Amino acid sequence: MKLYGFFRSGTSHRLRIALNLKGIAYEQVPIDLRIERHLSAEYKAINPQQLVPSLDTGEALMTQTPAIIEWLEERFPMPQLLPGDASARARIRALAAIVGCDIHPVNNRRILEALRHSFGADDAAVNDWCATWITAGFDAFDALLQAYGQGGVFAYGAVPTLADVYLVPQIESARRFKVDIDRWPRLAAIDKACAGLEAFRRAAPALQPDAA
Ligand SMILES: N[C@@H](CCC(=O)N[C@@H](CS)C(=O)NCC(=O)O)C(=O)O
Repeated sequence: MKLYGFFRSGTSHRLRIALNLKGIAYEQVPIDLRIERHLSAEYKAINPQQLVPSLDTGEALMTQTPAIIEWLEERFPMPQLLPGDASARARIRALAAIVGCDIHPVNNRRILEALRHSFGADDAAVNDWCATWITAGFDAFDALLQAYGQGGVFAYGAVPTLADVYLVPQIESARRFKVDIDRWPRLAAIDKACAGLEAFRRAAPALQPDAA
């Protein structure tokens, strides 16, 4: 498979973790967001939304990580990213959605560019913006973890799930925006547990071929 992504993109990071957990080999094609390669006509032909990542499975070109990861789960069921019964799976999806639907989209590059260029925000204001939505999301994530009371070292039990696949890149990004993760000891502990797994370690932004 061919992964079009960017080392520091949270959604590319998310997809690398999912592919690694499933044990799927992939070649990486770097799309450098810093020089707006994602806005090129060439990349638009791959992903009309001009966002990374995209996955060429050899059979189809896929976009949108929630759709791609659900496809991976259906096509390569083991190890399961959505284990348990329907209620457990809904809970895991809810944790992932806090990141995927409510934190990441409002802190995306194009939103921050609009804040800077159309609304006069400086770096401090942009960092405040990001910290606001990360904090609201992580507070809710943490409260759900407590409410679910699932135990185990990962976000939902003793094995990594979709919830961890979404959480770890968002923690990485929170650190980049200088958000103090110590506010959420449970989340920091999950991040540490994930860092102990090869699939997560190999997906880290700093280890990607385009990292600079
Ligand atoms: N919902 C999409 C979001 C993809 C996305 O927003 N990717 C970011 C990088 S993490 C991007 O390409 N941003 C470019 C920009 O905002 O200009 C997905 O999950 O695949």
